Amino acid sequence: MLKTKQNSFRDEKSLDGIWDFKTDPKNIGLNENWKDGFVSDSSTVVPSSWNDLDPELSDYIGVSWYQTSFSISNLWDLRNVFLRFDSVTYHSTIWINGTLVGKNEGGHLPFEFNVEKIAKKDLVNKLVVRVENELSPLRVPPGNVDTGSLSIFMNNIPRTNYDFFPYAGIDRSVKLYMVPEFYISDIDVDTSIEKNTGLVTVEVKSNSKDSLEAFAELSEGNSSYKSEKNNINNKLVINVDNPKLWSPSNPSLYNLNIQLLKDGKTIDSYDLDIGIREIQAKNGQIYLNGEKIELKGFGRHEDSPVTGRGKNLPQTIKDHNLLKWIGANSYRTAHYPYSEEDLELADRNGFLVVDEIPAVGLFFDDEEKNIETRLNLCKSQLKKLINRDKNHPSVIMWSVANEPFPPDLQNRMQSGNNKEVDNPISTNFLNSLITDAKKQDSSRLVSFAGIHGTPLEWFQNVDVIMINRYYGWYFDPLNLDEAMKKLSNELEDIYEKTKKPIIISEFGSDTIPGFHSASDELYTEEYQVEYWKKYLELAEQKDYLVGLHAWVFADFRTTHSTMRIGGLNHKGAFTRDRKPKMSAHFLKSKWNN
Ligand code: BDP
Repeated sequence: MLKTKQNSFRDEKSLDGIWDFKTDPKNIGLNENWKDGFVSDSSTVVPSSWNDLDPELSDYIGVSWYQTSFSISNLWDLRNVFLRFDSVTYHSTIWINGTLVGKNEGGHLPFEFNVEKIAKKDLVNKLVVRVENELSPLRVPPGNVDTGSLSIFMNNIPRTNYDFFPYAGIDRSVKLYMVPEFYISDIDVDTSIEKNTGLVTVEVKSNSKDSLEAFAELSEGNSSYKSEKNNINNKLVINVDNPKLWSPSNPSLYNLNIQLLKDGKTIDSYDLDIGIREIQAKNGQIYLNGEKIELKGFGRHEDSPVTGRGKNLPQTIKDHNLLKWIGANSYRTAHYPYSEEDLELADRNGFLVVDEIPAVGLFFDDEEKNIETRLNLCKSQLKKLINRDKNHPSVIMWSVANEPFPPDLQNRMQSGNNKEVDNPISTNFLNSLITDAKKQDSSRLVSFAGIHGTPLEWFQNVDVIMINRYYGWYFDPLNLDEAMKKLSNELEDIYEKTKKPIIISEFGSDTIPGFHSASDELYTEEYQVEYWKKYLELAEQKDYLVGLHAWVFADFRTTHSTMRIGGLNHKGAFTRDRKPKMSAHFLKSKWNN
């Protein structure tokens, strides 16, 4: 799904702003036809999570209704007007003027509807959205569960199966947009490098049944390169001699302009920024443009006071600037797809992104039909994610899950057992997602982040092994020497058995800003520095350890539990309001070298 654009063929209109709002804790709105319009003296803002806008809503899990109105300009052709939501969490139902437009399940990814039959040009249209955020084992990510579950450890409220707050609402932008009668409906750009030439291959799709023609033009500074004009059933190819390759140290972007032609005349046009680069994993290494590359950075969260998980562009810009300040070159979109703007910034700033679907807290010890429901949700989210993000040079790897829980997790974690599980359904589950990702996009790497005790067979088809490890925190706390010995042994064992490059995709210790001690003490800023120092030292000794993503970039809001002081996960290098802890200065001194 292409991002919306304004140009001489296309137009868009933002519906962001103040909307009417009404919670529906008893779920009466459907019976009372609130879809036709409802009366409310309460307001909210789109986009935002609803939770932190009002103390009454802080922990509210359930149904809420949103309402606004819009008109359509006479200059627009109603035939090709779409209503697009960049993300609504978790389930949404949409009506215009009381008529059902459609439904969507799952947050963090865009969805849209053609509204030509429902919206009117000659009246003010009423848009009503019902948003529902129940926590259920039949959702991804799952919640309210009692098997295979994080709640064994956390006893958390609300009962999610993951460690972040279940923020809800219309959390990204809403817009109406208009495209011409025949338009470019999708673009798939692939780049590779042969000797001194960059090969840019572009696939263009259109809504037209007749096959139209297209051409592409790539430009950077004063140079420009054109493809041949071609039927859109064929790929457009552009060769660039001595291209400026995209990399973290030099994130060169080219403007790619695609024109759709009918009878030789341009009928639609679309511009996007692309980077010429190639990513590979082989011989226990990751190569970018043929050169070994090491990932240094963080797992992050989209999380800020007031807006919650809602789109917050000033925060996104600040986070990217802090990532540059600290000398990071990479991050993982833990544990769900981030906004499109975030990835655009990563393209510009040269960050290597591991792009993850919201498949966190997965478990495999309930009924088979439930597992299948979750698999289908993961598959559809993976498809949508790749479809949305496939043209970003920054995205180098798809992550199909975070910490799927092997059966008998506790015993496996305690003993560090990575032997196979007698549970083919879980192995097939992961394989099926990995295969899907590779089929849809063979130009990027694929992996998932494994918890301590993950069976190595689950990693058999990934390109890179990603492991989350908490030696020195949840295991052997305060005993960093013993912790590092165990981590080192485990890394050797995994590499020996798999011969694949390894990334430690999480490692961290909760740290309360301002807690200090001259001797070793948990939760202190000194301990966090010592902890991350040991991991960085170990990485220097292991050639196949090609990436470190510290957990976590900034403290973030999570569910209430006795393990999470003040409702926050405190493993951040920065506080929730983005003040550096001692460890941020430590990482900066290392990573800027
Ligand atoms: C890991 C999870 C991450 C948690 C982290 C922690 O992947 O979401 O926030 O543990 O405990 O297991 O801080």
